[in-house]
Amino acid sequence: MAQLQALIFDVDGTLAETERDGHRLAFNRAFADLNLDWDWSVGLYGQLLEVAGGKERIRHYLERYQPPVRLRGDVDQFIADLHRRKTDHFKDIVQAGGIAPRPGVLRLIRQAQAAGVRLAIATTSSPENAIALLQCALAPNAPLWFDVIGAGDVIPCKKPAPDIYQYVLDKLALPPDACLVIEDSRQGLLSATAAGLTTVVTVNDYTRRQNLREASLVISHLGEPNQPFEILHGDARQAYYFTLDLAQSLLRPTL
Ligand code: XBP
Ligand code: MG
Repeated sequence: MAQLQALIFDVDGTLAETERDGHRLAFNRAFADLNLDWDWSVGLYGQLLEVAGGKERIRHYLERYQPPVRLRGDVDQFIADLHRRKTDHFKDIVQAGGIAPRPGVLRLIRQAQAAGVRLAIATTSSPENAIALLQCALAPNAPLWFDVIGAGDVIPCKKPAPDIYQYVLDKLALPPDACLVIEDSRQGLLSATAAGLTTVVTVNDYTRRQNLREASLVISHLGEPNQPFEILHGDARQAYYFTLDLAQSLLRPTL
């Protein structure tokens, strides 16, 4: 079995619960800026999360949920403008505070740092959003904790394509069997496993009922000594909160 050398974290839904009261609200504020009468409810947003990436999600909504909209200019330009506004609103929301890391995230990061296990980020979200979230939800210098921050349009195809995880592995210069991914959704799980990575899923309200069978372990959150996780699928080796020892034990044996 390879030695664990890096943990790769997804951002939205994994490090913090950002979708419902972060990204969703930011989209709605951007729609209001442009006098669009669109309103992404909590339920509708759950369906729209099938499509990763903010620009891609807006395009999907335009194509599938709206009667043909007459736009004054080019559709790509319209989406880019809307998304620019949405990004600014999202940064305002996270900078206002109130988005906390999920249970166990900071503890696991500290344990990895102490053990010399490297850290990386693989997200569909834009680098601006990811960095604002790291700074506001984790710590002002948190972006420096990660050797690689793979985010947004740096790759051609977003999750569930493997591109972002392949990009991060390439930058880390590590083989997949030396790394473990923490994700929160089916799209992210498919992306990571297609890149050959062992993946643990910490679910949230939007992803709890998804098909997550490719995951090595599915738990409610990473847990704390005084806040055990719930196991939804897999074998946690009698652990009740997520540690590097558990991460190491989940790595696939090398052939
Ligand atoms: C989550 C996403 C993102 C955000 C929107 O990605 O799907 O698209 O909802 O972010 P992940 P942008 O869980 O992989 O981090 O608007 O910046 O694209
Ligand atoms: Mg996610």
